[in-house]
Amino acid sequence: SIPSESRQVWQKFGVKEFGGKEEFQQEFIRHVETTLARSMYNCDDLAAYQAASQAIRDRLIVAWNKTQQEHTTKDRKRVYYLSLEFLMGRAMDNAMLNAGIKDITKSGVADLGFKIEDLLEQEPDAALGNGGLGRLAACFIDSIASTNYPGWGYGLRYQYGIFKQRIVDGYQVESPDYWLTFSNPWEIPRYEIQIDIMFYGYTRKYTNDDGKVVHVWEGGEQVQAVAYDVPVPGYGTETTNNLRLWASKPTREFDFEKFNAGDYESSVRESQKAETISAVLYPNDNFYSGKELRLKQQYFWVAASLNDIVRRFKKTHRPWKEFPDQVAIQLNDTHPTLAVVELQRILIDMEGVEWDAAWNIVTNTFGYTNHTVLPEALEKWPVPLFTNLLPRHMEIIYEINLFFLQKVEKMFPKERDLLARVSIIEESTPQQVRMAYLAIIGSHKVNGVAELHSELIKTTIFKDFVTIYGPDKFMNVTNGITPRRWLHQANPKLSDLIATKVGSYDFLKDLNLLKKIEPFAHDPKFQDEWVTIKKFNKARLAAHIKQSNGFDVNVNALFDVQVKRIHEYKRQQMNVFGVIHRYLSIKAMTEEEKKEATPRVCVFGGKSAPGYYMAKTIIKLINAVSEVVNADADVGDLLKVVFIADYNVSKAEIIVPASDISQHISTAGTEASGTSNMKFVLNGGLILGTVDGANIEITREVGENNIFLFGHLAESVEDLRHKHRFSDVPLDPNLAKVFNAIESGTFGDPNIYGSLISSVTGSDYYLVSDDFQSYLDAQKLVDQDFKNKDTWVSRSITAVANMGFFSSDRAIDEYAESIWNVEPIAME
Ligand code: 475
Repeated sequence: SIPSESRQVWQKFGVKEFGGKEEFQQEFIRHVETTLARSMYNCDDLAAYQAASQAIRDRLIVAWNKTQQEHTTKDRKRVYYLSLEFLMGRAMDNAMLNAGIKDITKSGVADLGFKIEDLLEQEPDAALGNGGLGRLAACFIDSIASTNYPGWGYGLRYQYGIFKQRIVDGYQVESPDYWLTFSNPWEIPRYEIQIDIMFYGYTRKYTNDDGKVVHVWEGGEQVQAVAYDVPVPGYGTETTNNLRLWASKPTREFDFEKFNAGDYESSVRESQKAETISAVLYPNDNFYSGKELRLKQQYFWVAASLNDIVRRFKKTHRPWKEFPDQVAIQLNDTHPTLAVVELQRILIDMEGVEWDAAWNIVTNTFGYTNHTVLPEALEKWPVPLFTNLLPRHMEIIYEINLFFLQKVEKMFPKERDLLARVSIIEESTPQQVRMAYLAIIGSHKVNGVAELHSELIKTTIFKDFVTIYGPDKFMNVTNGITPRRWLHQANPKLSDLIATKVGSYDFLKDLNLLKKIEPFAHDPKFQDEWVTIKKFNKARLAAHIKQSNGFDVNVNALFDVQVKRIHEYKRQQMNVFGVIHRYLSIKAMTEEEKKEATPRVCVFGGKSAPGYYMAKTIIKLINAVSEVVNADADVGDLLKVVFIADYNVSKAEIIVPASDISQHISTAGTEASGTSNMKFVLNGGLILGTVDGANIEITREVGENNIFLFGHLAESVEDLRHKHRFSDVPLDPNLAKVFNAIESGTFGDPNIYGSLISSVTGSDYYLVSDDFQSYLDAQKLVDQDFKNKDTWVSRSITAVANMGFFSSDRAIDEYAESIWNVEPIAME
């Protein structure tokens, strides 16, 4: 360490926070001239973005260092959020906001000849996630920092995030998202943090000198994990946490033998293979695909993270039994479930802890969050694949299972079927490892993400485990969203207006303060300002649509938005069938009737998994309908249909504030929570939705009058499906008309849509026909109510006023209190 006389020099020149604009400018120019080796003569927007973000990043690092030092000194319990996905979006605006230097940088770059908005546009999205689960992780780490909890995220540094989507001839076309082309100023490579990770090989046991049986795993392939740190600044606090992302690299010894044998080329080729582990994000949302590389990713990331966490714990020289007092680990879905096994392996094989003591530590450390009940999303790994890749882990899983089943048998000696039902190993051919069961057995708490969903997991997929463990292990933490990004950044004008009534921007830290705007729901002046801002946001989206889709939309029309991953359970097909029904109705209207109709702009956006045929067909139909409807002179402004390509976080920031109505219309019981529903309402849009996920709690908070609900309830779904399977259920007559139009070629070659139609006329698993009339009725009500401008705006204001509950700060407080048992650390 540095001798004390030298420390003075260090302290004298230590990097400080910006005192003001000029210091920012000085740093900006220094980065242009040295880091980028450019000058004012060749500094374009991209270079200016890079220099500005370097300058801002430097300040984040100062706060980061301070926070980490403080957390290490205080030596209190930390939480680690393990997620294969962090759908962060852009960092710059958020960094400026949270560090409180937005004004400084804005006017700082203006003096230097740049517009801050242009610089922000230069940043590529960090799109390391698919949808809801990944974006939730991003909101959560923002909230963990903002509420001063000592917490790190752990994930993978994919070189390719979620693919880019283009629409060609109405179809989705994917291209790779190489987001690191111009390097990434928001990450700090930690080349010194390298962890060896092993795959394959074999296990062996021997008895050591103390007569103890020792298990070893050896002879496998090695790769190295290198850490990249992304600072996570909290809002209105100095706390700056860490998101540590792992990249795979070849080890130095990699295939040394081949190299020595003179086979240089194949040695290099082999070593490049190591880098493919973290190369690409799997593009499936709510879907499990049992690829070996995916399991490799999971183990690589879990092993690196646990090694890191254990190393940090060991520095404190505490006894192992105190591990759960220092460490809480949250499993974001079953993707990191191997962590349970890896920690048990470290404790018994490497650290010599006895099985029972080790297992106690493990189960007290982990919590598991379930995000879906869809059977096709539940992870199950074939035992042969698993055994080959991770032989020692497979042995430990068998052992965990044995002890668990013994316990169950003792509790319920007469229930033979129960053992087979709850076994971690499914007795299929081949056998499968049920990851969700392993996660439940290895955790002390299991939570769902909205009330209905948490109830459903207890009564359906995890029912037996409630019998075994009792109800207390299972709980609910309703999701939330960060108001910093989803209100203040996305909708600065609305945030400013709210601040005039709240008296400050404190609602960005305590979202319940939104309540203070409720008394102004009927105040004409406030309403006017509210409406003006909505119009402004609609115009902003209209400009985007003009640019990307090439046509105009009327900002006075009702903006009806459904943006989310394309999935049959989310029922974009029902939405587009509804649009076709509307089109047919307009075509049948007299001129008088047309004058009474409410003009609509129907906006769609979202990606389909590349191999999901049905979802791709839905995209094609939306685009086909858009082409026909938008070109039909009979329709005029009454209906426009827009598919916005490449929906992502940055586009959501433009789309969400512009909606009058957004659709969250999943078959009841299928959408675990939804989080965009919260974003839309927080921005003054109303919901058209089913009684599903967090829609239910949103209804409770904002009041039944301020949401449009329709459709069958979750409790009826099973019966309805049964009816479809075992009797002839007549197709809804309005839907029949829609199908006739499609089949008669109104939207091009009807053969393209054959499977889409027969999925409804057949078993109708997602109950599109059953809910269609109710959906149309709700749409009709929307049309009518939108005409009454005063009532509409007061409902919008009232809804926003009551959205406080849906801050991710509240969700994080609940996790901290009831699962993690961690406390905030105030920065001194
Ligand atoms: C739910 N993704 C939303 C959101 O809790 C919910 C699954 C397997 C493999 C890859 N990705 C997944 C999901 O399951 C997922 O995104 N689930 C979503 O989690 C946050 O709001 O209702 O569908």
